[in-house]
Amino acid sequence: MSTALESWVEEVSRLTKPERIVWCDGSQQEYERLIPEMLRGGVFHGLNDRTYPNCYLHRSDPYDVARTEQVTFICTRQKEDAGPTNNWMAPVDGKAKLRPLFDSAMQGRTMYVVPYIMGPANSPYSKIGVEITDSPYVVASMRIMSRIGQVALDRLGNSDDFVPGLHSLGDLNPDRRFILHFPEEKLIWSIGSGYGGNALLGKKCFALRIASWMAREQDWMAEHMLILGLEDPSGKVTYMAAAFPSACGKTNLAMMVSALENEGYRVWTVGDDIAWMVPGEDGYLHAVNPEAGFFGVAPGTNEKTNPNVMQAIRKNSIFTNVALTPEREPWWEGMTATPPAGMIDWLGKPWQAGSPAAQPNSRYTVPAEQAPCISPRWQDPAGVPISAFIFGGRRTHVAPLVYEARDWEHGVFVGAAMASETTAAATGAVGVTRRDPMAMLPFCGYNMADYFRHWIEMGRRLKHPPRIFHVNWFRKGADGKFLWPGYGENVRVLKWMLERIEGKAGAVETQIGLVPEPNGITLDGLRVSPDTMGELLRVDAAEWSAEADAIEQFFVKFGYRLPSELWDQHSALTKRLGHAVAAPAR
Ligand code: GTP
Ligand code: SPV
Ligand code: MN
Repeated sequence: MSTALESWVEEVSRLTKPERIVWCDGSQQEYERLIPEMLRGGVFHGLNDRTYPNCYLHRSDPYDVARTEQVTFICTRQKEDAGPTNNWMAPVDGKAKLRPLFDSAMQGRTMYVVPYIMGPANSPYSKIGVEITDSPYVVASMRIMSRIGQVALDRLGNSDDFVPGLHSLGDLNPDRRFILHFPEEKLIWSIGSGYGGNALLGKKCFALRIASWMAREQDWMAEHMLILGLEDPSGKVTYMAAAFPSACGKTNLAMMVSALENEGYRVWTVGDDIAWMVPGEDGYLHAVNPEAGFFGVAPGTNEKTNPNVMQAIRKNSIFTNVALTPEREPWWEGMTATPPAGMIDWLGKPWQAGSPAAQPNSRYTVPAEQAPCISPRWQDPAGVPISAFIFGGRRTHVAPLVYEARDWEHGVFVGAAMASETTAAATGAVGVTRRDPMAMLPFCGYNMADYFRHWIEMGRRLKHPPRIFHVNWFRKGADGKFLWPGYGENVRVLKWMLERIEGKAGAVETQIGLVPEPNGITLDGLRVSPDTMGELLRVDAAEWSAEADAIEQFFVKFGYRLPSELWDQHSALTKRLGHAVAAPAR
């Protein structure tokens, strides 16, 4: 047993004073003890045994329903190392602030020690974390989302190479909620929230914030990206990774049922949220999914939009903050056209028409292996070679359905300049356009200017860097409706990318990059008029001039630390848009 682990657990128990300590081994017996306890304690509510076997409903505290970015901090000795886009506290100050909150926080509670592996158990790229938590919901969730217990302890052996994460529900008061990261010592402290990315410390805290720091040190990448394989009619599979901000369509793209399946195009899921990518000897970037499950947005998911998820969640799944039907089945907005009568809403009260039945950020937690679309290579220890990166977000206006970057540096600019309308995945206003570079704004564990530099360097070292694209499924017409049908139809855009990669499709130069030729996107069997297609692909110079100004305002925040390559890209864009080019503030 790792002595570092033993002494950390002892130190934490002296501080938090739990009633008892349970070391989680990940076994079935352990699970069978945990579930009845959670049912008795009201943490879990059983669902219909017949239609949703081994599935449970969890209702979180009503003020603890999403990530809270305003209380998420990067604690580096130098403020500049956290950068202008992160909240910062000095490590000593962070610890001084949280120590009193953790003091006796677990009195009368069970302290669970959860060793876990992020990544396939036998992959050289996988890493070990240990989460200490007083939330049995977190334990049950980590059991699905990562590989917990003995398998992790076995891999750790007597090494001290693990990321410790201390989590307590505290009193759930939002005023005493903090999620602190100490990337220099690879440590996480989280208190006051039981929700998703705030509490399942293997996910955003480790696999993105701490791992992005590690990745820069060790020349690899930790990204907020899905990983999918696109199979063509010959059976060849091309892997792509896509970065969209929270609740902007990663899970749904990764798990889609292809609208072109009868033409031989299929999509296989390797991951739906996070990619760890390492340069391989073949000159390609190789991606592994560090997670073992999907923590997906429930609203909007149905038999048409995502039949693969609908099938996967029929067993061994946890539903958080969804509504409950009289048949004790989960329900959320968009699952069926008409809401069932007699529901209990996400707060546990009889549902009133006109009010939300499920919380907008309600989620399902499901083992990845249950997805019918899971790739046979999803646990490949060597990862899958990535041929394309796709950036994207929610843009009602401005961004076309798809465009391609001219080269790697232009692609890094496209990613760095990304923006998206905010969603319910984080607390705060929804629908506000904000810059969210590479969909990593809330998840980059260091100065984002250094992160852009790391991106530029990684592309230079790769013999076969991924081609870079940008998509927008969310452009709306004058009638306020989405112009593009989305979901399974998105395969048509992936097919164009594949043809670009294989040198089979042409493209049209625009000021912002390369868009498909008028008949470049296969529309067989889809009713999208040429006018609509024109609108979807339109690049409006006036809108993009305003966009270029917004990008400049964002870049200026990074001062001298922003790579000059990005300023050069910005100047090139403004020139193409026919602007006088202001001298960039370097
Ligand atoms: P996180 O788990 O928060 O990182 O989100 P995600 O990027 O995996 O988002 P997800 O796929 O769960 O989608 C979020 C919401 O967007 C859901 O309500 C979906 O129904 C909706 N959505 C996903 N894809 C599309 C699409 O192609 N078109 C439209 N109109 N909506 C979509
Ligand atoms: C996100 O917000 O990007 C998520 C959900 O994937 S959470 O795990 O809560 O961060
Ligand atoms: Mn996410």
